Amino acid sequence: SMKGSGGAISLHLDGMLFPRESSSREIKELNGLWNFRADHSLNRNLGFEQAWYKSRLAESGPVIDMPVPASYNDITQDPRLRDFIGWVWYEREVLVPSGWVSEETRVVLRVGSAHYYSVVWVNGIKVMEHEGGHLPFEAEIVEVLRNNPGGACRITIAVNNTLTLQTLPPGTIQHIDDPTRYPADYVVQNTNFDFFNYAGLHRPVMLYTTPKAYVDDITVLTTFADNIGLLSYQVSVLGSPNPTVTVTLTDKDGRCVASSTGPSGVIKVTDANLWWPYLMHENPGYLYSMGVSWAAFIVGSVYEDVYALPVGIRTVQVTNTQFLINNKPFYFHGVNKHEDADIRGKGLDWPLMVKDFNLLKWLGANSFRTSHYPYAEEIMQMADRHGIVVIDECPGVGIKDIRSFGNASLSHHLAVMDELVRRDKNHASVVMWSVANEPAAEMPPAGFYFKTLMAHTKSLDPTRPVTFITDSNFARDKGAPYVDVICVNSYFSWYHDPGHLEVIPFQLNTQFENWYGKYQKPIIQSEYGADVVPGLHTDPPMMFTEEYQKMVLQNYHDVFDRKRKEYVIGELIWNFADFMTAQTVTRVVGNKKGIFSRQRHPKAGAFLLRERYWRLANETGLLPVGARYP
Ligand code: GCB
Repeated sequence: SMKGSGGAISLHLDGMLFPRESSSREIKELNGLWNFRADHSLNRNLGFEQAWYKSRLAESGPVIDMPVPASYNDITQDPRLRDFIGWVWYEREVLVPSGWVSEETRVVLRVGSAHYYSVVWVNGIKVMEHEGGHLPFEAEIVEVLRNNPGGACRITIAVNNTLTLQTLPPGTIQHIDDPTRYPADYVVQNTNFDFFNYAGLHRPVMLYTTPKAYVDDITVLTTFADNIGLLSYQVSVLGSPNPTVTVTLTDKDGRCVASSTGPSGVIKVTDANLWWPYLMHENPGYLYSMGVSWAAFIVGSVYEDVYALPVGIRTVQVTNTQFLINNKPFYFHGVNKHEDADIRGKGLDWPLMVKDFNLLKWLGANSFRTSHYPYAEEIMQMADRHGIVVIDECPGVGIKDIRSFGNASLSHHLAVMDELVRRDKNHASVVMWSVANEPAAEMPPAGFYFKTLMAHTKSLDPTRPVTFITDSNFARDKGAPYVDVICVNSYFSWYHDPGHLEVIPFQLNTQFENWYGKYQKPIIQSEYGADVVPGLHTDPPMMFTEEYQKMVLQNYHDVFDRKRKEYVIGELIWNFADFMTAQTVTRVVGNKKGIFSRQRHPKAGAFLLRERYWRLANETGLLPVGARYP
């Protein structure tokens, strides 16, 4: 009765395996300083008109240093760059080893993510375009390099952060033409989401090689029976008509525990170590390494490709009242995050990433949601290794305008789910897909839109439950009929009845009863919280003080503790850390609902939550009693 058994992940795209070095693959990282120029021309189109990609960027105008990965917004002191709308240009020259430019080798240029729309040239020749700010894209470039012996390779990337009604997330551009009240050419980007629209090359850019015939994609589905782990795999090799595929499974100690041949098959592992969430097992996040290789002997030489994929063996299942991982009830006690920090904005940052995982573990959090867009693959890999369970969300945030429910929006949204599932399907940590956050789910077109979107996601991956996050009225929500788990956000005593903590027990209880009564599906409180300006104190508690956040949490927790005995299967605090937003009258240099400040210093709420999460872990996990506070 496992949801995972018998399913198959079906995608119509080529693969997007994370680049890994092996005996047949090399990587050249292109992180560091790039040349940069924002196109401040009126129509923002001068770069295309003058073909800035045709020669070195410094030849067509002034350039500045720009670090990659990072958002460009907070790097300089220029407010026009922080709030820039339109095309910016990045450029970097790299020398390619001569051995790479050969008939037997593919050289691939890969961008981890660039927000929002990108065009990429190599030596002045366009090699790819990509829409969407949070997922990787790549192109083979060896043909371009062949025309340019000597190895010089000039990479130019133009990135445009403009959001429209058809982008994901959506937005609108507003031109105001009123010389009595606004300067000439006054333009603003409006959005319906609550985080700063950081832009730039947010994740690593790299070149990597594979042989001409190569392992393009791997899909692994896992289940188990008694002590036998079962991995059904599918390997696609491109560039060879009849590849001989070999698959080996290696345990953490480097011992080969099973193997198989053929492009698809089922591997059996006796005495399998299952992948368990953090605090649910003394050895969480157990990963095997699945070595996939292709080899052929042609006229005296060996051609081969080798790729090693980390895999965890685990199952996921949803009942009317429970979320089961490996057949055991799992209670989400975790956080919502953002990719956000001082100076680097949404750029991937290793110290920040490791710090955040250390804080999650300190907190006793067993899960997070990738609010409100896919996070870096490096983060997903950390979650796999540490046993942190992930609800993987696509950038469907702020879908509020009825024009964003049309065909153009829907087909792009479907394509983004294709790309997200393709990228993240093999992560053991990912237990559920979220297709959107707080859309206008009561609007008439929302029913067809979410029915289509969730059916599509299930057809891509029948092994994981699918949801979206709602703040709509339970009786009028047109997306909720199609979800596997109801995920509700609410801010009682904050946006409603501000200052009145005493409403929480009533309103939260009613919220749960309403949703469960209508749908008989398990419920996650996917957001709740309150802003705190660190260091503000009052008694009795007032909004924005540390005491008030504590009291909001406490009041929510009392209701969770009653309802988790019935059908509430999780609670995710909004938010892990303070984060930057657009400037508005309700934000004090950003959203302050973090239990940690933006610099990751704990507020009072963090200590309260830490007590609670460790207590919950002891109650609901499989840890020996007394394993608190390691
Ligand atoms: C929400 C949104 C989140 C906001 C949060 C808030 O419901 O999902 O993106 O940041 O509320 O603090 O208002």
